Amino acid sequence: MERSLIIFKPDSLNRALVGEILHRFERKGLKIIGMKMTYLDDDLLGQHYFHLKDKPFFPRLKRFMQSAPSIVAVLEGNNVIEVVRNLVGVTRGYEALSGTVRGDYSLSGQCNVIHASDSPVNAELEISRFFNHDELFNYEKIDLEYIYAEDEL
Ligand code: DAT
Ligand code: MG
Repeated sequence: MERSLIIFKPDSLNRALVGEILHRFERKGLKIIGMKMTYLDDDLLGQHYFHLKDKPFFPRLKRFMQSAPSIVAVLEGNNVIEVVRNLVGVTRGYEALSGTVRGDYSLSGQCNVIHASDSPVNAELEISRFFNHDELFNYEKIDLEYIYAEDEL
């Protein structure tokens, strides 16, 4: 099953948007198979944003990404990479369509609340960058038998 890495950026934590955004992914049917809170250090950000390292805005982007912790998560599901990118919307909040996460919650090109992997190759690279094997979980949705079983006294 396909997997995608998402990052709740510092602005989503500061604005208390994590639950609302995660709710959208859960409602869609995507499965959370890993999640943790962490500070993204210089080394991690240098790798994660390698494609932007020569841009003039890179130092400011790094400062923003280190202004608070982030929550990194791995989602699993059918076609999850494209599904999540569509739910997230285009990069700049002021261009993203209403109904998308960035369209609904961001007015900024930099502070756009969430990162989502953009291709299968990058998704696997990003997942291995942020997670060890033992931090990802393979589980089945709970069996109805457990939900409706009477309590054992
Ligand atoms: P995306 O996050 O949609 O994959 P990206 O990979 O091109 O976009 O850029 C990564 C992040 O860098 C983006 O989410 C916000 C920041 N960023 C991109 N272009 C920027 C700009 N012109 N000014 C400030 N921040 C920018
Ligand atoms: Mg990107």
